[in-house]
Amino acid sequence: MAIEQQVAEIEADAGKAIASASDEAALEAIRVAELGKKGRVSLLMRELGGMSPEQRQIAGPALNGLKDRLTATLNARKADLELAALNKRLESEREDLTLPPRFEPVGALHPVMQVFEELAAIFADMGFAVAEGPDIEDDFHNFTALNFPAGHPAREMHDTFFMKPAADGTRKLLRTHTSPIQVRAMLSSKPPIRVIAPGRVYRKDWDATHTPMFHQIEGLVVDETVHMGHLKTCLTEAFSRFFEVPTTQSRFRPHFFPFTEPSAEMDIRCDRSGGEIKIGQGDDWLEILGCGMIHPNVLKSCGIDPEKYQGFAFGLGVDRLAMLKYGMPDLRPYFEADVEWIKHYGFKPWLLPTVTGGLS
Ligand code: 2U9
Repeated sequence: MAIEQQVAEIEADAGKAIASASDEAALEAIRVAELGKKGRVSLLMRELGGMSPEQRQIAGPALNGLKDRLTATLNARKADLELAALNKRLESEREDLTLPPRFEPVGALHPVMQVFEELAAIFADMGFAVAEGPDIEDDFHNFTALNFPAGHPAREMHDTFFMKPAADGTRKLLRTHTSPIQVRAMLSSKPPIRVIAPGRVYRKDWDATHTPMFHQIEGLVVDETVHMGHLKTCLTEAFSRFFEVPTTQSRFRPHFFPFTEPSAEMDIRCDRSGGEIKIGQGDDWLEILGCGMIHPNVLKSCGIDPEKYQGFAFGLGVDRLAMLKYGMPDLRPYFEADVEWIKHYGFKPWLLPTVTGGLS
């Protein structure tokens, strides 16, 4: 039989067999039968040595071409079978993404972040928006607009981290409080304003009760008739919600801040008799935050007419508040990235607090 005829026969046979092969084992059997050491194509190739040069010139390329085509057809069919098997598996395996994860997560929400979320939920419910701003600030937003005049000793109280001076001699700084966020809020919007400003703040302080970076939340309300009575009710209500007690009482002690006048520190009623602090009962007081009516100079610096508008403001340290609510005795582990500590004190990140669904 002429070589071309043999090639055509093998190609037709093998092509049919490959098309009807139903798995990889069947394909491998066809490959061995045609291209294996004793396969039909290999046996024909072995005959090339005994052919005349003219016959070889025809048979050689014909057999090589057949080998290449069969190999390509086998590979294509193999890829089709693999894809079909994968599709079948994917159809039978289903993942329900709404189920809770089976693994035990190592990470957890840090108590400081939990307290931020709780306070944001409480104040959002009272109509406050959450405002943000940059950690690197300038002198105007951090000090001057807040009634700290140049050379005023109150600036020294903040132990500021300054950047290298720019060519014009001005120095950027790491914000020492979250108040510049509210300066920006006042400059960019018109009253009525109701915002809270949570964030990291920085001061050159490092001992058992102070860290160079800590967390604050401040709040501010500006409107035409806002007074200290509003401040007292708003904060007393917020903290009875925060400590999850039906009611609490508060008292105000006079204080000084450059940005508020009058200024006060607010205490809430507590009981220390049992060794732990219980909020909302007892005969003792716990200092909780600083507050006051926004100084007219601050309103003016922020483009608000102090003859028409007034407002109250408050500020508190979130790290200490988290210690109080969640009974953490020491501030240092906050920043040590200790997995055991976060497993104990951390919160499930998908259970974010809401006023209606529960805070903690
Ligand atoms: C503007 C005007 C007024 C924010 C306020 C306090 C009182 C306060 C400290 C408490 C402990 C910060 O973490 S702490 O060191 N803060 O007592 N903060 S009133 O007053 C403002 C803010 C912005 C424009």
